[in-house]
Amino acid sequence: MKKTWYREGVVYQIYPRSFNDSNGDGIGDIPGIIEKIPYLKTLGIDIVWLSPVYASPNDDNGYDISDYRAINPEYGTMADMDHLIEELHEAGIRLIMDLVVNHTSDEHAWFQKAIAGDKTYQDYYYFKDKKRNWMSLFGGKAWTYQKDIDQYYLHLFSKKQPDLNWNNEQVRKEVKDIIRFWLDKGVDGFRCDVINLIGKKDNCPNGRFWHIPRGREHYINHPKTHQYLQELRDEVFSDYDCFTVGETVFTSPKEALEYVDEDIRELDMVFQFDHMGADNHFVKWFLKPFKPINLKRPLSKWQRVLADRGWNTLYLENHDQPRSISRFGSELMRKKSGKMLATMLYFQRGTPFIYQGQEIGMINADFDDIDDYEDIETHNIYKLGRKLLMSHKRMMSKIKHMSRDHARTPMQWDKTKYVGFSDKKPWIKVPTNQKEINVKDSLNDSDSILTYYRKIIILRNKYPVIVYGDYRDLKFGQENLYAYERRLKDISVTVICNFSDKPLATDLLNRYMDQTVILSNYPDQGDHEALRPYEARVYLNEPA
Ligand code: ISL
Ligand code: CA
Repeated sequence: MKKTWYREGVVYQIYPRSFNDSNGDGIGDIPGIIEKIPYLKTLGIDIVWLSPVYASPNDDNGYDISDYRAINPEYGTMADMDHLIEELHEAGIRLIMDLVVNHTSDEHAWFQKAIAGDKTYQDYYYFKDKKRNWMSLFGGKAWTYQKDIDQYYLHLFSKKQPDLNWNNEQVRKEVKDIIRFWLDKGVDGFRCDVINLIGKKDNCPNGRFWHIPRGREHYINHPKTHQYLQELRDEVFSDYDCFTVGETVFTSPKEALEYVDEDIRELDMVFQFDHMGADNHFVKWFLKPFKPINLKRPLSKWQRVLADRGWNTLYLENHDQPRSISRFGSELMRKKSGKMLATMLYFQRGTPFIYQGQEIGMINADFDDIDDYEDIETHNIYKLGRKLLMSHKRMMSKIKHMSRDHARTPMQWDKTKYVGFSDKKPWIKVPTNQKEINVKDSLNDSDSILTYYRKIIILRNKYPVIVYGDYRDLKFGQENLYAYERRLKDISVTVICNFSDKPLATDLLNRYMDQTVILSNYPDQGDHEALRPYEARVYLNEPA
């Protein structure tokens, strides 16, 4: 594998609305991010991924863009943005932006011109005389009637997010210009939102009845998507030292290779979703109890299939996912399980992604009232569930596990009223179940999750085997155990994790008696018979 900065670097995702409010209006902003650059340095990350800050009516918190070359005034000005790029670079941190080009906002000038009757712009979107039976990824219908021009249009997400017609060469040219605009400003790459959905089957036929979401066979990983991405690579990305990470929903590792194989390089890496199904039946609202094997199996599979030809992303959280400790660890053993999850994940082969708040061990919010939730998806699903005669209680329990808002509550900087995020009431409620979880206390605590994350990053920078080594599962069949080895020439690193709140005996430990423990979430090395609850150990073996 070629050595590159985006394989070696650690990425930190910032959700600007919830990160830090600098001017007391209750909404996070760009100057607020600049204030926290010293914190990012302390943490030790190399790259920031910034969720959308573009002009947007905020139907989907910025994932509905009305102007790709303007900054949402809630977040600041273009001068602030330039300043952010400069200050980050000054601090040795790169910046990637979110590129949301499967769809625009319905308030984008292109869509506005389209519905005013301009045929040129109607061809920027999918307008049809007859509706199709496709379902939106947010629940509900994906084709909505537009009365001004008496046509239906496609929106795979909310009806304020019409899909762009990538068949249209002019649309592709617009997107290329937007990408160049930002790369010329100095940004270092993009996280490409639902990029595997941009190609659609000609004429958008009705979908098979039983597919969820219905219509998906006509747009997920369509061959045209590969054509479009190759075009972007050849004509734009290849001119810059930048990297792209694609968000690819409903994609197998084999299909992912068609994007990220080193020889193809349409994208540099992708976010996969298989492991996000560890506590649900494929669709996140159909919950099932979490079993470690359902996390281990997909993660290991992606390690295996991408091994020599591709590169993985390592993530457990982002702005769309509930908090990982609440899902896969234990809120009761928050510190132990939070550290164990980080150990399990970040020693694998791939680029680590940390989502804001994850590094201090934030957990799901304790919101009981549907009105405490802000997310459009949460409200859509609540309405849909109620329409299908599911009880209020049942819907609220789903939402309490799975709402995207669990990741969107204000970043907890200290334990003041608004957790150091703002002086005013934040745009989204501050949970009451986690005041003691905050950056200030974590920084002063050698046993904090934050301190542990800093150690992981330091180790990763020190030992190339953690970045580039091969991956091999150990004792795959043992329940509640996740163990693997990384190897680069004659150096190896072995990770052994207990996923349960009980001691876990394993003969595996005997094999490592002579090796050095370079990281552990317990104060002492423990014995060679059993792991303690949620224990994680990392062994190093290097020639003398
Ligand atoms: O969050 C999801 C389900 O709860 C996912 O299906 C999500 O919609 C999917 O991963 C696509 O996500 C991306 O595009 C969406 C946006 O709402 C998400 O925030 C973004 O990450 C539409 O732009
Ligand atoms: Ca603000």
